[in-house]
Amino acid sequence: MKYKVEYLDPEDLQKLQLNRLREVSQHVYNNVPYYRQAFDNLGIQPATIKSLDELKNFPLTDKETLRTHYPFGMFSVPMSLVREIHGSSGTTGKPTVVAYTENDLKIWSEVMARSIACTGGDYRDIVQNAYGYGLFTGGLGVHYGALELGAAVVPMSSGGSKRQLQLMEDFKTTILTCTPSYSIYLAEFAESMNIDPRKTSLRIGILGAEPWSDSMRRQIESIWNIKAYDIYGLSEIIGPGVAIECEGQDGLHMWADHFYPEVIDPKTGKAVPEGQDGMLVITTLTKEATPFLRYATKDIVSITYEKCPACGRTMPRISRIKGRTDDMLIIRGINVFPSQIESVLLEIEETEPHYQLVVTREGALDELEVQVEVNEKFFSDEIRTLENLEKRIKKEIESVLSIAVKVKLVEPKTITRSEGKAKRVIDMRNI
Ligand code: DLL
Repeated sequence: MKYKVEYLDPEDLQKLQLNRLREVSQHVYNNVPYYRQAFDNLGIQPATIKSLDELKNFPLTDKETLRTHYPFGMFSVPMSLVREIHGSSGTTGKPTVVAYTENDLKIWSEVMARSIACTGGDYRDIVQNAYGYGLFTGGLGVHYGALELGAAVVPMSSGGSKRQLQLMEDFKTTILTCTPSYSIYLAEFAESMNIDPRKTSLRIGILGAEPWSDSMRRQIESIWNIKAYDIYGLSEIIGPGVAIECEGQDGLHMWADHFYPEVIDPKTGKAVPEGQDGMLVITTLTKEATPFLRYATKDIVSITYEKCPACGRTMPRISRIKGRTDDMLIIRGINVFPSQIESVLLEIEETEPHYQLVVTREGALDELEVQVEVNEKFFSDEIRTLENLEKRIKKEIESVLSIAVKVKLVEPKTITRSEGKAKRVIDMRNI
């Protein structure tokens, strides 16, 4: 299936984007006090926006904005029109809340169907969806897209590797959707079950939600004997389905008829030239429930507007995500802010505010170890008491992060002190 809009002439695409920008601006102006204020401060009326270029004068929206207006202050429609609500971690542990109207769910289904189609998937495929179902957008986003495409979807959700593999064999699944690291873990697990991952019916992997590299892609393609495609998205924009690779596997096509991209220097706020690295900023052009103007993703990318030599699409391509401008870690696809862990540790009487987070990749899966100093008084205690403390901290952190962590208590004054910024995170994953 080909979506014509993906091949529009750049001028026609820009016309479409400008019309949609005016519409969405009017919509947020009418319904969200935060945006009305921003327009009034600039002395701009949405209806008089003449070019896409005018966007650059507009303030950025980010996770912090959403947190300030938690939970529903950024909604542009009354709750009676909201059909679904999702969220992702915020810096304080409060999720950032996003919502979907009936039409937003249609758009989400469309962009996800287009994403699967862009990798060569179609109605004949059986999609084994191992992204988590829940507040996280991965599970349901892929699910809606697969339905829209007419494919069969197996809603596995994450984890349960033995069952994943059993059903993959029995159902003859052709597309696997999950994080890249989980796909490697699953292949290792397959070998322990005497299943040869190269001999399954899988032909495509649609992998994302966390950073990975080209060398990891080669590894995944070879262990599974499939083509592996990078998919990008974030809850605040729609979820998965913002951008994806085509058969050229050289940059991710961004569905710019719905999501208008800019790449800016995070320090100066100015646009960087095409091809240079900067922070990706996205304006949602068609969303109704939680549309955002100039959402600062904190993801570092470069962009090209050149027509794709591999597939002929004119939709701009972003590079793989090269890093982030903040300290958000992505562990097994879940967003983790060191400050979330810090706030747990600061509540624990027996520890000092000196800690370090060590991230490693054991086999294929990310491991997070929290090392924290115990105070002098407590350190001399019995081993059993220390073990109990370790368990208690582990439980509290896990309830905040919703992922498993290791906790290691260390002797007082053993974590290296720093005169400048404390180095809280040691990321030893080689990605
Ligand atoms: O991770 C949505 C998603 C689900 C994308 C399934 C792809 C597949 P959030 O939980 O809001 O949404 O996290 C968004 O994850 O700002 C990036 O930093 C990171 N991220 C997402 N996709 C990629 C990718 C989903 N392909 C944050 N490569 C984003 C690198 C990615 N980082």
